[in-house]
Amino acid sequence: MENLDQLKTDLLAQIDNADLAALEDLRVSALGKSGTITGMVKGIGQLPPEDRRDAGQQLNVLKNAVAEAIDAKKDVLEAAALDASLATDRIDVTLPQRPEETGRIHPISQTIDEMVAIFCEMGFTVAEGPHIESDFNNFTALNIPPEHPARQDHDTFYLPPNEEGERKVLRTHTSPVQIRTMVNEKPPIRIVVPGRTFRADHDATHSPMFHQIEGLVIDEATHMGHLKGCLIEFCRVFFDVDDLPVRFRPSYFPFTEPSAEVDIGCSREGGGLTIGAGADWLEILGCGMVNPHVLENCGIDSTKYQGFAFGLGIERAAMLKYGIPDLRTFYESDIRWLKHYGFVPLDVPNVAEGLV
Ligand code: 2NL
Repeated sequence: MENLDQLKTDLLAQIDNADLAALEDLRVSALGKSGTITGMVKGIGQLPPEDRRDAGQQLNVLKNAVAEAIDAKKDVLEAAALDASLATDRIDVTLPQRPEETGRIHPISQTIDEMVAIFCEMGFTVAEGPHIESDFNNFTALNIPPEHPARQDHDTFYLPPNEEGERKVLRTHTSPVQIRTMVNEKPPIRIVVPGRTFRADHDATHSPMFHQIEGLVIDEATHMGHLKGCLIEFCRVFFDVDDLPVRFRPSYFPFTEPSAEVDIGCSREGGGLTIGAGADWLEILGCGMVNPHVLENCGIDSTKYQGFAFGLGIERAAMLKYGIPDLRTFYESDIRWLKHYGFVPLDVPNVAEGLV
């Protein structure tokens, strides 16, 4: 049992030099189930009976001394660790909070919102409808003849025929919504129709899915002067140029008569494009007086009612207004692109949070 003193000295020295991890190892190797001291306690039974009491007492003293030394060292180490982290891990409660990550409004949504706001100010309301349409609503009612190129399989996405043999289409313009409105409602009608449209076309300047906004006004005495006033005002407000030159150039659409294309003044000097005064013209929308055949196709008496309609592409308008050079980037969902070209939503302050 003389070696017990040596063992104690060794263990206490090791405890004194240990860090928290080593301390736990020491506890296991000395006092654990298969630890040295535990082993010696188990060995007491093998001693001559007269030695057992003494040995038991000595081992008990050793065990308690080692356990106490470990606990005491552990307290010291933990206190030191806490002091160290208190000294370094300072929390500055006066720092402002980190700004929250806000999303961005996609330029297509922003452009639709701006256009809708302009037309709503003039008394239009918004109408919407399904992307999958009947051939009647998308073509026939609009006076588009069966042999018209737009009807070819190659330009339009047709769905497989249903039980009645009817082939539905992905709408190629938003006009079917105006048809539905004319069929279901009585004039006066003043609607704008923003939404997705689809054409089997895919290259650098065409996407198979794109967006349009169309407008329709039907009343007893609506005439071309209303069309011109409405669209000139729209162009000037949308592009934010008060004296923007706007011209109406004769054109042809099956659904309007007469028809016109609308150009706005621009300058292409120095390779760039500036909207406003200048020597050049830029086509921006199509329009016309609603063809009487279209009114009759929708059950509207064309001897009593007349009106105008127009349509324009959202992507093109957004590219012109916001200087976005490539159509394809609209649909790539690139978060860096959206951070650059997107719009910060209006931050409506929370009144309750604002009161201190
Ligand atoms: C363009 C031209 C246009 C219309 C769309 C329309 C709709 C009905 C009746 C008559 Cl229901 N017209 N829409 C009229 C003229 C032009 O769009 O270039 N769009 C991108």
